[in-house]
Amino acid sequence: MRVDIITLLPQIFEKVFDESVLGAAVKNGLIDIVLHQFREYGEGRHKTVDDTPFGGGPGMVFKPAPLVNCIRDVRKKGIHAPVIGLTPQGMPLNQCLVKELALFDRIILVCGRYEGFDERIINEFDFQLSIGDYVLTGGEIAAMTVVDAVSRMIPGTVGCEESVIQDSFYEGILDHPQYTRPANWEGLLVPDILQNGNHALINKYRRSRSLLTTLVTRPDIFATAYLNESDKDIFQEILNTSSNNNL
Ligand code: 6GU
Repeated sequence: MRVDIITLLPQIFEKVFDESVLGAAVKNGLIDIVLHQFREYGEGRHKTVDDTPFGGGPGMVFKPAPLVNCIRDVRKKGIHAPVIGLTPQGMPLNQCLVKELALFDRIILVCGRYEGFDERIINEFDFQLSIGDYVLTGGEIAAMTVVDAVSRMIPGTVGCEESVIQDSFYEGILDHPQYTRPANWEGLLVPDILQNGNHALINKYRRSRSLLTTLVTRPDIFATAYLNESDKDIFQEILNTSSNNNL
């Protein structure tokens, strides 16, 4: 997959895309990241890309021409790709969208800065994405988030495909807790069930922990999660146990 990133700060991406799992995916050619400094499309001697807002107010706004000219050039430099504006006004990113994005052979990410874009630039976006209900100083960290999450969905990136399937959100519910040695650390014990090697019981334990954590901490996700028949048995057992204990 190829990801083009249009930004005023291309240098801040280097470390993130050089290291660890993402770095390996880049080196193995699973993901090809192309950074574009859109200052090059700025106007005049100072390569100006922004101006004060009409109507007054704080901060600066991206002018339409430099960014749109850059987007149009980048679009032409490869196969057809959606242009995605990274803005707090965008569609909230979730794992479902991440999986959809991973199906493209190429995407173009546009990072905002300052107080925002001239509204007329928005016509150039196929859609806008937000990574959550808070405001960042720019779209760069959001772009890194998108690339990280999407690249994990490309087969081969994460080495062990099973770990991707089991991960939080991938199946619509949160991950179960994990433990490693020592079994007793500062008096905190690893549940016995994880140490007895009975994989049917271990899987059931993990699934019930996932379901319960999701129900308690993210009822919004739980409400739309797909529960299978054995999940329903798990809840029935919990209800039976609590009624036996007069809870
Ligand atoms: Cl994509 N950009 C900015 N500036 N802030 C955000 C965001 C994006 N997503 C959440 N907050």
